[in-house]
Amino acid sequence: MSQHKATYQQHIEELQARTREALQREGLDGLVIHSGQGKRLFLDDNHYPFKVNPQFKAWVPVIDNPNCWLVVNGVDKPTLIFYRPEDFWHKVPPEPNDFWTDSFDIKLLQQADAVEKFLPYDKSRFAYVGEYIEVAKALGFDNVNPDRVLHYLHYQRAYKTDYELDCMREANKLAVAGHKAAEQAFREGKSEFDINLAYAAASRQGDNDVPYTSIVALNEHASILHYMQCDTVAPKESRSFLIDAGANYHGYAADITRTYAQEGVHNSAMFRDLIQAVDKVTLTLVDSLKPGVAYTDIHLLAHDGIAQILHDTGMVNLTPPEIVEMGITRTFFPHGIGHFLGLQVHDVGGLVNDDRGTPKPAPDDHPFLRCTRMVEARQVFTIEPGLYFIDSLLRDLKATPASKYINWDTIDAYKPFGGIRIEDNIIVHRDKNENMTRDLDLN
Ligand SMILES: [Mn+2]
Repeated sequence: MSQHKATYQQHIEELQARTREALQREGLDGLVIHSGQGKRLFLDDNHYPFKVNPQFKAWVPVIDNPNCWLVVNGVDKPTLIFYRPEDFWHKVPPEPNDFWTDSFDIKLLQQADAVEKFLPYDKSRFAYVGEYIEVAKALGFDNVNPDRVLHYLHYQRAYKTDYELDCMREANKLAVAGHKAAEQAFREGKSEFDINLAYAAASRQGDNDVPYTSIVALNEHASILHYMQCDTVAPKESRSFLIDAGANYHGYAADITRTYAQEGVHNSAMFRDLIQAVDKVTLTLVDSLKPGVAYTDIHLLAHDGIAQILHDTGMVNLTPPEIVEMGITRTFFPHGIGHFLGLQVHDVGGLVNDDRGTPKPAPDDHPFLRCTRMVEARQVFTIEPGLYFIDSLLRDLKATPASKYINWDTIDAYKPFGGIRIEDNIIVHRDKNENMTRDLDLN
C-alpha cells in the first residue's frame, strides 16, 4: 500500500492543478463531488451494486462507500466527507488510514442526510458533480455538472499520472492471473459458468468487482460481441474459447481479451493458425501506436491487417486493398480497434477535439470507433482487433455483389469456432510503448 505514497501525492497535485483551471473556466470557487448513493430495485428493498462516481474515485481509491463527498478548490487541502454510519445491518468502513489519507482533511459523516453542515454555506460559487440532481437541488446547488468543467476534466483524464499507471499495471496483474486460470479451465472442458468461476477465483474479483461483465464464450458464442450469459452446462465439444475479462485495482480497469483453440478437434489447427494471424495484427498495431499518430489511423491499419488474413486464408478471392475498398473487412471486424482505458473501462474523452469538448466523432464508415484523438504520451489504450463469423453480417454480405468473391465453404468451416479477439492494454510513453499485458507473460 505504501508503495503508492509518493506517486499518489503527485497525482493529487495534478488533480489540484486541473481543478484550478476548470474552476477558472467556469468562474467558480469550488466543486462538491458526490460519491453516489444506494439505488433500490423497483418495488423492492434490495439495492443495485454500488458503482461510484468516476469523478470521485479519480481523487480517492474509495469505490465502495456511498454518501461520501469531496470539496475541492484546487488550492486548499481537499476535504473528504467520509460516510461512516451507525449500522448493524451492513459493514461499516473503518476510519480511513491508508497511503492516501494524509492528502485530505477528513470529516466523518454519521447520517447521510446530515451532510449539509460540512458543505460550503454559500453554494452559489460551487458546482455539484454527481449523479443525483434532485439531491443537489435540495442542498441548494444551482450549478450541476457544468459542461465546461466536465469537458476539461474528461479531456485531461486521458493523460495518466504515474500513480494511475501503477494502478493499471496492478489491474493487469490481477486480470492476467484470471486469464491463465480460465484458459486452464477451458482446456479441461469446463462450462462457461465454471470457467468464469475459475477466472474470479484467480483474479480475486467477484462479478461486482470486475470493471465490466466478463465475456466467457465457447464455440459459436464467441461470435456474439457482447455475450454476457454463462451456460452452466459444458458443450459436448469445446472447440474454441474467447474471454474478454478485466480487473479493478483502486478503481482502475484492465480490459483483456484472449482466444484459444482446443487441440485435436476437427479443423482446430486451421483455427489456431487464424488466432496466430490475428495475434500478429494486434502486435503490429501496438507497435504503430506512437505519439503523433491519429488513433483513427490505427483502426484503418487494423482493416488492412484483417484484409490480408482474409486474402491469405483464401476466405476472400481479392487483393487486400480491394477487400478493404469494398468494405468486406467490416463484415468480419465490425467494432472499433480499441479505446482509452482508466477509471472507466471505456474511458472518457476519446471523441473530442480539444478540452472545450468540441466533438470529433468517429468516421461515418466506422461508427463504433471510441477514440479519434491523436496518440500522445501518458495515454493508455486497448488494442483489440477481431475476426468473427457473425451469421447476420455474413447473410448481409451474401446478399451483395461481393458474395461471388467469398469462399463460403471456408467460412462455413470456421463458423463453429465463432470468432477471435486479442486485446492488450498499452501505455504510450514518449520513446516506447509498454504492453502491460504481454509484460506479464500472457501470450
Ligand atoms: Mn476493450
